[in-house]
Amino acid sequence: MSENTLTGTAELAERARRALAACGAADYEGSGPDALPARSPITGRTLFTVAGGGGDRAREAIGTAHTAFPAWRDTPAPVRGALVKRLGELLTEHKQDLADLVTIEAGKIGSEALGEVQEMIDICDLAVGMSRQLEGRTLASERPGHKLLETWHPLGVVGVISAFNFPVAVWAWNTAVALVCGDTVVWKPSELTPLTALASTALLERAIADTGAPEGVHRLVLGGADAAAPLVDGPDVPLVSATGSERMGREIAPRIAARFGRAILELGGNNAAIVTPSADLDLAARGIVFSAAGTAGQRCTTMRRLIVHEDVADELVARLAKAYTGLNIGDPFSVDTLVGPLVGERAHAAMRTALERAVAEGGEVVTGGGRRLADAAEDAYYVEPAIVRMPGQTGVVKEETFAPILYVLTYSTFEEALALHNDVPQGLSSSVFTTDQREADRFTASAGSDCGIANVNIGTSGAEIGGAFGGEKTTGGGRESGSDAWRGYMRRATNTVNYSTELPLAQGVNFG
Ligand code: UN1
Repeated sequence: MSENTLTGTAELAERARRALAACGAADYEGSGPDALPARSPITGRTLFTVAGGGGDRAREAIGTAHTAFPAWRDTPAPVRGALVKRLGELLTEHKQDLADLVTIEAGKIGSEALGEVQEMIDICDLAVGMSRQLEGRTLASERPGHKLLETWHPLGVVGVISAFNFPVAVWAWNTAVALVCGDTVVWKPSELTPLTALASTALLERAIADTGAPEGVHRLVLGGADAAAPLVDGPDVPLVSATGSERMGREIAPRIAARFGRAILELGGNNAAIVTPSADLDLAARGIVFSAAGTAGQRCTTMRRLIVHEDVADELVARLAKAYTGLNIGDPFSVDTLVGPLVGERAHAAMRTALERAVAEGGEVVTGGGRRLADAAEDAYYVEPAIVRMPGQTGVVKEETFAPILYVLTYSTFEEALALHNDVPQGLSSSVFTTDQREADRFTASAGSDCGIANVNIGTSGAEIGGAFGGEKTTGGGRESGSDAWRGYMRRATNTVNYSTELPLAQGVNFG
C-alpha cells in the first residue's frame, strides 16, 4: 500500500460530522476540563473535541434512569419490544453512517464495521422476539390445591460499560435485551469512542420519541473512570454489565460485590485453537488467519494461541506465514485492506514488549511484528500481524496482549493439547480443527475446553448473537446476548399460590 493513501485527518473529521448529523446527533462538540478528544487511529490525530461528563453527570443520568424505571417496568414487554424494533429499523437505515464512525474511531475495516452494525440489528431482532417470550416456569407443588410458579421482573437501572474494540455492538447486546426486560440503561462507553456512542444514542432517542417510550429509559455518559464510578458504586444500579480488560474487572468487581450489586463481566480472552493431524489444513488456515489477524488482533475473541500437532506444525505454520505476507495492512477505508491500525501507542508498546519477552523466553518470530506507515502518520500504529513459535507455554503466552500476536505451540497427544489449552487464566473462546469426531466431541465435552465458547472447525472469533456470549475464569463468568442470557437482566421470584381452602404446610410440618 502506498503511504499516501491514508485518509487525512480533516477528511475523517468531515466524514464523522456528516455521519453524526445523519444519525441526528447535535451539539456534541465541547471544550473545557471535561472535554474528550475524538480521535482516529487511522491518523492518530484528534478530529475535534466533544463535551464530556464526569461523576456529577453520571449521578444525574442514574437519577433520570431511576425515575423513568417504574413507568418502563409497568409497560408490557411486547410494547417495550416496539421500541427495540424501531431502533433496529433506524440502525438498518443508518448502517453505513454508523459503520463509518466505527471505522473512524476503532479503525475497523469496512466489512467488519458493517458486520458490527449488523450484529446490533441482529440483537434487536432477537430482543423483539424475546419481548414476547420472557417466560417463567410452572413447577409441581408438593401440596394439594397449590401451584408453584417462577416469575421474572425487571431489575432497575443497568449500567453498561463498554470497550473501544466493539464500540457499539456490545452496547446493543446489553441495551436491546435490558430494554425489553423492562430495565433502563446508563451507558459509559470507552473514552476512545465517543462518536459512535453519540450516534447510537441519537438513534435510540429517535426510536424513543417515535414510539412514545419514557424519555429517560436511556442515558449516555461520556468520560473516563470518574464517569464510570457512580455506576460501579451504586446504589441505584442493581446490575453493571462491563466489558474490558481483566485489570478493569479486578478494579470494579469487588466494589460492585461490596454493595451486593450484580455484575456481568466480559473481560480478557487468551483464545486458542487446537489443530489435530486429521484437520483440513486449508480450512484451518483460513479460520486461523481471520481470528488471529482480523481486527488487528483487537477482539476479545482474537486467537492468540495455536496448539498444533507436531506432525502438521511445519506445514501449517508455513501456510500461515504465506497468508500473513499477503495481508494488506493500512487505511481501513481502503477496500483492499484487511488489517487496520492498532488503537494507539499503548497497544503498540504492549505488542513490542510482548514480542521482546517472547524472544527472551525462547520464541522465534516466524513473521511480522514490524511497524508500517510510520512515515505517513507518525501518531498512527499500523503493525504486521506476528506469528511466534514458542518452546512451551511460557509467561508471556499466558497473558492477553491486545494486539495481533499468534503464539504457536506443538503437542504430541490430544491429552497434552487439552492440558495446554486449559492451562491459562482466561476462558473465553476456543476451537478445535479436526475431522476426527472423537476429538471434536472430546473438545466440547466437560473434560475438554474450559471456555464459554468452544467451536469445531471454525475460528475463535466472530460469534453469532443467537448464543450466549461470555467466558469462564478471569474472563469473568458473565453471559450476554442470546439464548437465555436475558435472565441476567431480570430478577426471579418464586410464587406459591394456594387455591384451596386448607392450609397444608410444606415438609408435612404441623403447627397447632
Ligand atoms: C469483543 O471483542 O468484545 O465473537 C466482542 C466475536 C464478536 C464479539 C466480540 N461477535 O468476535
